[in-house]
Amino acid sequence: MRSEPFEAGCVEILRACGEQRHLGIMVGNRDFLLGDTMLQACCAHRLSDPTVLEAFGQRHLLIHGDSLCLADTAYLRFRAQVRQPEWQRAFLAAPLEARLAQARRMREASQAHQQQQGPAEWADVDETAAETWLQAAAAHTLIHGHTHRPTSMPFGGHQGSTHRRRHVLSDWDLDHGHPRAEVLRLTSAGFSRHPVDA
Ligand SMILES: [Mn+2]
Repeated sequence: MRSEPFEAGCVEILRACGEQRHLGIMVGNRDFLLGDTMLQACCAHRLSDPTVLEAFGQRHLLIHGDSLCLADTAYLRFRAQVRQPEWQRAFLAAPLEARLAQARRMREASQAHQQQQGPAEWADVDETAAETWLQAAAAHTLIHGHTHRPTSMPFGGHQGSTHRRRHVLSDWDLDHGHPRAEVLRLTSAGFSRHPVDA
């Protein structure tokens, strides 16, 4: 495995953590090709998307979030394509430089798309679909990221359920206009949000 300095630094930090505690990684829309070799290097375990977390007598549904942004139809078409094993085999068979160049083009296209829209128009999780998933998982808390709008709030209520909550994880961006970087912690006392020290 070729190591870039930044990625190698990330692996080192994750491994130091993974050697001390159970470290689970759920891939998202950018890192969906993360392989088992990388996870082993990080002492990490793969979390399927979604995953039910049982902790302190409660069930929580962990999901990346992209698959629930049903209004983002162009992205969902792209997602269906790149999650196909044949597409992934063909992509991974290309030389590394070609793959990096393609990933850069995809990221630039995604950023251009985001800038055209403005935060208020960014895709958000479809609440009805999320409630269906919560019911199927017999969970009351939904934890997801992806939408760049970190918050904790009551959620749903379509089926007369008022006690559901949704925790939207923060992405980590300390380099641009609107810095944000938080972790969500769950203890026996409940959920709490903590800023990451830059
Ligand atoms: Mn995402």
